[in-house]
Amino acid sequence: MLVPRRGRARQLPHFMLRLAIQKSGRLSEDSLALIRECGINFLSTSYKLKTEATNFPLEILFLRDDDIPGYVKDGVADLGIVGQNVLVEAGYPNLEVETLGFSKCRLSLAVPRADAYPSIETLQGKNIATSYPNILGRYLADHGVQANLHTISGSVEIAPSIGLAEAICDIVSSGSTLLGNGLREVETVFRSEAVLIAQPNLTAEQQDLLEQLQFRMQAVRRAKRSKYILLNAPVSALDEVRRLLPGIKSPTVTPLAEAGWVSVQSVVQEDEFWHITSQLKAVGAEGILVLPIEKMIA
Ligand code: PRT
Ligand code: ZN
Repeated sequence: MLVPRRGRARQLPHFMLRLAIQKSGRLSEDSLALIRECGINFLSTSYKLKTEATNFPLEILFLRDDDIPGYVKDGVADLGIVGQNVLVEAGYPNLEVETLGFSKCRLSLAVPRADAYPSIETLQGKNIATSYPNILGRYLADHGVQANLHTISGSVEIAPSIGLAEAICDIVSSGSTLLGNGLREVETVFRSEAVLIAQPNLTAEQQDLLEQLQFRMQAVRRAKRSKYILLNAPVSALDEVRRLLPGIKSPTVTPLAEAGWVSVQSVVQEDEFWHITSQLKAVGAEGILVLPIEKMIA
Protein backbone atom coordinates (compact mmCIF):
# COMPACT_ATOMS: atom_id res chain seq x y z
CA MET A 1 0.00 0.00 0.00
CA LEU A 2 1.22 3.44 -0.87
CA VAL A 3 1.36 5.62 2.19
CA PRO A 4 1.30 9.31 1.31
CA ARG A 5 4.47 10.94 2.59
CA ARG A 6 3.84 13.75 4.91
CA GLY A 7 6.29 16.39 5.92
CA ARG A 8 7.49 16.10 9.47
CA ALA A 9 5.02 17.96 11.67
CA ARG A 10 6.55 21.22 12.81
CA GLN A 11 7.08 20.95 16.50
CA LEU A 12 5.38 23.82 18.18
CA PRO A 13 6.90 24.71 21.49
CA HIS A 14 4.44 23.95 24.27
CA PHE A 15 6.48 26.10 26.60
CA MET A 16 8.10 29.46 26.10
CA LEU A 17 9.81 32.21 27.97
CA ARG A 18 8.77 35.82 27.83
CA LEU A 19 11.64 38.22 28.47
CA ALA A 20 11.06 41.91 29.26
CA ILE A 21 13.78 44.38 28.33
CA GLN A 22 13.94 48.16 28.30
CA LYS A 23 12.30 49.64 25.22
CA SER A 24 14.51 52.65 24.85
CA GLY A 25 17.25 53.77 27.17
CA ARG A 26 20.64 52.95 28.56
CA LEU A 27 19.95 49.22 28.94
CA SER A 28 18.31 48.58 25.56
CA GLU A 29 21.26 48.21 23.25
CA ASP A 30 23.33 46.02 25.57
CA SER A 31 20.32 43.83 26.39
CA LEU A 32 19.60 43.19 22.71
CA ALA A 33 23.30 42.63 22.00
CA LEU A 34 23.51 40.05 24.79
CA ILE A 35 20.51 38.14 23.43
CA ARG A 36 22.11 38.12 19.97
CA GLU A 37 25.48 37.03 21.38
CA CYS A 38 23.65 34.11 22.98
CA GLY A 39 22.91 32.99 19.41
CA ILE A 40 19.25 34.01 19.58
CA ASN A 41 17.88 35.66 16.45
CA PHE A 42 14.76 37.76 16.26
CA LEU A 43 13.03 40.01 13.79
CA SER A 44 13.51 43.76 13.76
CA THR A 45 12.60 45.45 17.02
CA SER A 46 11.89 48.95 15.81
CA TYR A 47 8.50 50.48 16.67
CA LYS A 48 7.36 47.23 18.25
CA LEU A 49 6.18 46.33 21.70
CA LYS A 50 7.14 42.71 21.33
CA THR A 51 8.98 40.34 19.05
CA GLU A 52 9.61 36.63 18.87
CA ALA A 53 12.90 34.81 18.56
CA THR A 54 13.21 32.65 15.47
CA ASN A 55 15.49 29.96 16.90
CA PHE A 56 14.71 29.82 20.63
CA PRO A 57 11.31 29.66 22.37
CA LEU A 58 11.54 33.24 23.54
CA GLU A 59 9.29 36.25 23.22
CA ILE A 60 10.76 39.67 23.92
CA LEU A 61 8.65 42.47 25.42
CA PHE A 62 9.81 46.08 25.30
CA LEU A 63 8.89 48.07 28.41
CA ARG A 64 9.95 51.00 30.56
CA ASP A 65 12.62 49.77 32.92
CA ASP A 66 10.64 50.78 36.02
CA ASP A 67 7.81 48.43 35.01
CA ILE A 68 10.03 45.38 34.50
CA PRO A 69 10.39 44.16 38.14
CA GLY A 70 6.62 44.30 38.74
CA TYR A 71 5.80 42.51 35.48
CA VAL A 72 8.24 39.72 36.33
CA LYS A 73 7.11 39.53 39.96
CA ASP A 74 3.51 39.06 38.74
CA GLY A 75 4.50 36.54 36.09
CA VAL A 76 3.30 38.72 33.18
CA ALA A 77 6.87 38.31 31.94
CA ASP A 78 8.93 35.28 32.98
CA LEU A 79 12.28 37.03 32.75
CA GLY A 80 13.58 40.57 32.67
CA ILE A 81 16.77 42.55 32.26
CA VAL A 82 16.95 45.54 34.56
CA GLY A 83 19.37 47.56 36.72
CA GLN A 84 19.81 46.39 40.32
CA ASN A 85 19.03 49.97 41.38
CA VAL A 86 15.51 49.70 39.92
CA LEU A 87 15.04 46.12 41.13
CA VAL A 88 16.05 46.79 44.71
CA GLU A 89 14.15 50.08 44.86
CA ALA A 90 11.04 48.21 43.69
CA GLY A 91 11.55 45.80 46.60
CA TYR A 92 12.18 42.56 44.66
CA PRO A 93 15.91 41.81 45.02
CA ASN A 94 15.15 38.07 45.27
CA LEU A 95 14.12 37.91 41.62
CA GLU A 96 17.77 38.30 40.53
CA VAL A 97 19.26 35.17 38.94
CA GLU A 98 22.36 36.41 37.08
CA THR A 99 24.54 39.51 37.01
CA LEU A 100 25.22 40.66 33.46
CA GLY A 101 28.21 42.98 33.83
CA PHE A 102 26.91 45.98 31.87
CA SER A 103 25.28 49.31 32.82
CA LYS A 104 27.50 49.55 35.85
CA CYS A 105 26.81 52.63 37.94
CA ARG A 106 26.44 53.72 41.52
CA LEU A 107 23.80 55.48 43.54
CA SER A 108 25.54 58.27 45.41
CA LEU A 109 24.87 61.10 47.78
CA ALA A 110 26.16 64.48 46.63
CA VAL A 111 26.26 67.97 48.13
CA PRO A 112 27.11 71.41 46.67
CA ARG A 113 30.84 71.54 46.04
CA ALA A 114 31.50 74.38 48.46
CA ASP A 115 29.61 72.79 51.38
CA ALA A 116 31.60 71.18 54.16
CA TYR A 117 30.94 67.48 54.61
CA PRO A 118 32.95 66.07 57.49
CA SER A 119 30.75 62.95 57.82
CA ILE A 120 27.35 61.50 57.04
CA GLU A 121 26.13 63.14 60.29
CA THR A 122 26.10 66.35 58.21
CA LEU A 123 22.89 65.09 56.61
CA GLN A 124 21.01 64.88 59.92
CA GLY A 125 17.67 66.71 59.48
CA LYS A 126 18.56 67.87 55.97
CA ASN A 127 16.37 67.74 52.84
CA ILE A 128 17.57 65.22 50.27
CA ALA A 129 16.12 64.90 46.77
CA THR A 130 16.14 61.43 45.18
CA SER A 131 14.31 58.99 42.95
CA TYR A 132 15.44 56.16 45.26
CA PRO A 133 13.72 56.79 48.62
CA ASN A 134 13.72 53.12 49.64
CA ILE A 135 17.40 52.36 49.05
CA LEU A 136 18.44 55.73 50.45
CA GLY A 137 16.08 55.47 53.44
CA ARG A 138 17.64 52.12 54.43
CA TYR A 139 21.17 53.46 53.99
CA LEU A 140 20.50 56.50 56.17
CA ALA A 141 18.75 54.38 58.81
CA ASP A 142 21.77 52.01 58.87
CA HIS A 143 23.96 55.05 59.55
CA GLY A 144 21.65 56.50 62.19
CA VAL A 145 20.73 59.53 60.10
CA GLN A 146 17.24 60.99 59.94
CA ALA A 147 16.63 63.24 56.94
CA ASN A 148 13.66 64.48 54.92
CA LEU A 149 13.54 62.65 51.61
CA HIS A 150 11.92 64.41 48.66
CA THR A 151 11.06 61.89 45.98
CA ILE A 152 11.33 63.34 42.49
CA SER A 153 11.43 61.36 39.29
CA GLY A 154 13.92 63.32 37.19
CA SER A 155 16.44 66.18 37.07
CA VAL A 156 17.43 65.41 40.64
CA GLU A 157 20.77 67.18 40.19
CA ILE A 158 19.20 70.62 40.00
CA ALA A 159 17.39 70.28 43.36
CA PRO A 160 20.07 72.08 45.45
CA SER A 161 20.41 74.98 43.01
CA ILE A 162 16.65 75.66 43.06
CA GLY A 163 16.49 75.44 46.84
CA LEU A 164 14.53 72.18 47.00
CA ALA A 165 17.17 70.23 48.91
CA GLU A 166 20.59 70.54 50.53
CA ALA A 167 21.75 67.21 49.08
CA ILE A 168 20.80 64.72 46.41
CA CYS A 169 21.06 60.99 45.92
CA ASP A 170 21.18 59.89 42.29
CA ILE A 171 22.80 57.52 39.80
CA VAL A 172 26.38 58.39 38.92
CA SER A 173 28.46 56.91 36.16
CA SER A 174 31.27 59.18 34.95
CA GLY A 175 30.50 61.90 37.50
CA SER A 176 30.28 64.64 34.86
CA THR A 177 26.60 65.42 35.55
CA LEU A 178 27.40 66.10 39.21
CA LEU A 179 30.38 68.20 38.22
CA GLY A 180 28.32 70.19 35.72
CA ASN A 181 25.79 70.97 38.44
CA GLY A 182 28.36 72.10 40.99
CA LEU A 183 27.93 69.00 43.15
CA ARG A 184 30.41 66.74 44.92
CA GLU A 185 29.93 63.00 45.48
CA VAL A 186 30.23 62.24 49.19
CA GLU A 187 28.86 58.72 49.79
CA THR A 188 28.34 55.64 47.63
CA VAL A 189 24.98 54.30 48.73
CA PHE A 190 24.59 51.37 46.33
CA ARG A 191 26.50 49.78 43.44
CA SER A 192 24.49 48.53 40.50
CA GLU A 193 24.74 46.65 37.23
CA ALA A 194 22.24 45.05 34.86
CA VAL A 195 20.85 41.72 36.01
CA LEU A 196 18.68 38.94 34.67
CA ILE A 197 15.60 38.43 36.81
CA ALA A 198 13.08 35.58 36.77
CA GLN A 199 9.60 35.07 38.14
CA PRO A 200 9.53 32.57 40.98
CA ASN A 201 6.93 30.18 39.50
CA LEU A 202 8.52 28.97 36.28
CA THR A 203 7.38 25.56 35.01
CA ALA A 204 10.00 22.80 34.93
CA GLU A 205 10.31 23.29 31.15
CA GLN A 206 10.77 27.05 31.55
CA GLN A 207 13.32 26.50 34.29
CA ASP A 208 15.22 24.27 31.90
CA LEU A 209 15.14 26.99 29.21
CA LEU A 210 16.28 29.57 31.75
CA GLU A 211 19.26 27.36 32.60
CA GLN A 212 20.13 27.12 28.89
CA LEU A 213 19.97 30.90 28.63
CA GLN A 214 22.12 31.40 31.72
CA PHE A 215 24.64 28.90 30.40
CA ARG A 216 24.93 30.92 27.19
CA MET A 217 25.08 34.25 29.01
CA GLN A 218 27.87 32.98 31.26
CA ALA A 219 29.83 31.75 28.23
CA VAL A 220 29.47 35.16 26.57
CA ARG A 221 30.60 36.99 29.72
CA ARG A 222 33.54 34.70 30.34
CA ALA A 223 34.65 35.18 26.75
CA LYS A 224 34.47 38.97 27.07
CA ARG A 225 36.69 38.89 30.11
CA SER A 226 39.29 36.70 28.38
CA LYS A 227 41.67 36.86 25.43
CA TYR A 228 43.29 34.08 23.48
CA ILE A 229 47.06 34.47 23.37
CA LEU A 230 49.59 32.84 21.05
CA LEU A 231 53.33 33.32 21.22
CA ASN A 232 56.69 31.82 20.42
CA ALA A 233 59.18 31.22 23.19
CA PRO A 234 62.59 29.62 23.60
CA VAL A 235 62.32 26.23 25.31
CA SER A 236 64.61 27.56 28.02
CA ALA A 237 61.90 30.12 28.98
CA LEU A 238 59.05 27.61 29.00
CA ASP A 239 58.80 27.24 32.78
CA GLU A 240 58.54 31.02 33.18
CA VAL A 241 55.98 31.27 30.36
CA ARG A 242 53.89 28.50 31.92
CA ARG A 243 53.98 30.29 35.26
CA LEU A 244 52.71 33.48 33.61
CA LEU A 245 50.08 31.72 31.49
CA PRO A 246 48.35 29.06 33.55
CA GLY A 247 45.48 28.92 31.00
CA ILE A 248 42.24 27.08 31.70
CA LYS A 249 43.99 23.81 32.52
CA SER A 250 47.52 24.43 31.28
CA PRO A 251 48.81 26.11 28.12
CA THR A 252 49.07 24.20 24.83
CA VAL A 253 52.75 23.89 23.88
CA THR A 254 53.83 22.74 20.39
CA PRO A 255 57.37 22.58 19.01
CA LEU A 256 58.30 24.99 16.22
CA ALA A 257 60.24 23.90 13.11
CA GLU A 258 63.18 25.87 14.50
CA ALA A 259 64.95 23.81 17.14
CA GLY A 260 64.85 25.13 20.69
CA TRP A 261 61.59 27.08 20.17
CA VAL A 262 57.97 26.32 21.02
CA SER A 263 54.62 27.89 20.24
CA VAL A 264 52.40 28.48 23.29
CA GLN A 265 48.63 29.02 23.25
CA SER A 266 46.63 30.03 26.28
CA VAL A 267 43.91 32.29 27.69
CA VAL A 268 44.50 35.45 29.71
CA GLN A 269 42.13 37.69 31.61
CA GLU A 270 41.51 41.08 30.04
CA ASP A 271 42.48 42.99 33.19
CA GLU A 272 45.81 41.15 33.57
CA PHE A 273 46.66 41.20 29.91
CA TRP A 274 49.09 44.18 29.64
CA HIS A 275 50.92 43.21 32.77
CA ILE A 276 51.37 39.59 31.59
CA THR A 277 52.43 40.45 28.03
CA SER A 278 55.19 42.75 29.25
CA GLN A 279 56.47 39.99 31.55
CA LEU A 280 56.28 37.48 28.69
CA LYS A 281 58.44 39.73 26.53
CA ALA A 282 60.88 40.14 29.38
CA VAL A 283 61.41 36.34 29.60
CA GLY A 284 62.03 36.09 25.83
CA ALA A 285 58.60 35.52 24.22
CA GLU A 286 58.22 36.75 20.63
CA GLY A 287 55.48 37.15 18.05
CA ILE A 288 52.76 37.58 20.67
CA LEU A 289 49.28 37.49 19.10
CA VAL A 290 46.14 38.28 21.05
CA LEU A 291 42.71 37.32 19.74
CA PRO A 292 39.18 37.90 20.99
CA ILE A 293 37.22 34.87 22.15
CA GLU A 294 33.63 34.58 20.97
CA LYS A 295 32.27 32.06 23.48
CA MET A 296 33.96 30.34 26.37
CA ILE A 297 32.43 27.18 27.78
CA ALA A 298 33.74 26.31 31.22
O1 PRT B 1 12.34 55.31 29.98
P1 PRT B 1 12.79 54.37 31.04
O2 PRT B 1 12.06 54.54 32.35
O3 PRT B 1 12.81 52.95 30.55
O4 PRT B 1 14.35 54.71 31.30
P2 PRT B 1 15.06 55.64 32.37
O5 PRT B 1 15.21 56.99 31.79
O6 PRT B 1 14.41 55.51 33.72
O7 PRT B 1 16.46 54.91 32.55
P3 PRT B 1 17.83 55.09 31.75
O8 PRT B 1 17.70 54.53 30.38
O9 PRT B 1 18.38 56.47 31.91
O10 PRT B 1 18.75 54.11 32.64
C1 PRT B 1 18.48 52.76 32.74
C2 PRT B 1 19.44 52.14 33.74
O11 PRT B 1 20.79 52.35 33.30
C3 PRT B 1 19.45 52.75 35.14
O12 PRT B 1 18.38 52.28 35.94
C4 PRT B 1 20.80 52.29 35.67
O13 PRT B 1 20.71 50.96 36.12
C5 PRT B 1 21.68 52.29 34.42
N1 PRT B 1 22.60 53.45 34.32
C6 PRT B 1 23.93 53.35 34.07
C7 PRT B 1 22.32 54.76 34.43
C8 PRT B 1 23.51 55.46 34.24
N2 PRT B 1 24.50 54.56 34.03
C9 PRT B 1 23.50 56.91 34.29
N3 PRT B 1 24.56 57.52 34.14
N4 PRT B 1 21.15 55.41 34.64
C10 PRT B 1 21.15 56.75 34.67
N5 PRT B 1 22.25 57.53 34.51
C11 PRT B 1 22.05 59.01 34.54
C12 PRT B 1 21.91 59.55 35.97
O14 PRT B 1 20.56 59.52 36.38
C13 PRT B 1 22.42 60.98 35.84
O15 PRT B 1 21.41 61.85 35.35
O16 PRT B 1 23.13 59.69 33.97
C14 PRT B 1 23.47 60.84 34.76
C15 PRT B 1 24.80 60.63 35.41
O17 PRT B 1 25.75 60.18 34.49
P4 PRT B 1 27.27 60.69 34.57
O18 PRT B 1 28.01 59.85 33.59
O19 PRT B 1 27.27 62.14 34.21
O20 PRT B 1 27.75 60.46 35.99
ZN1 ZN C 1 12.90 54.38 34.22
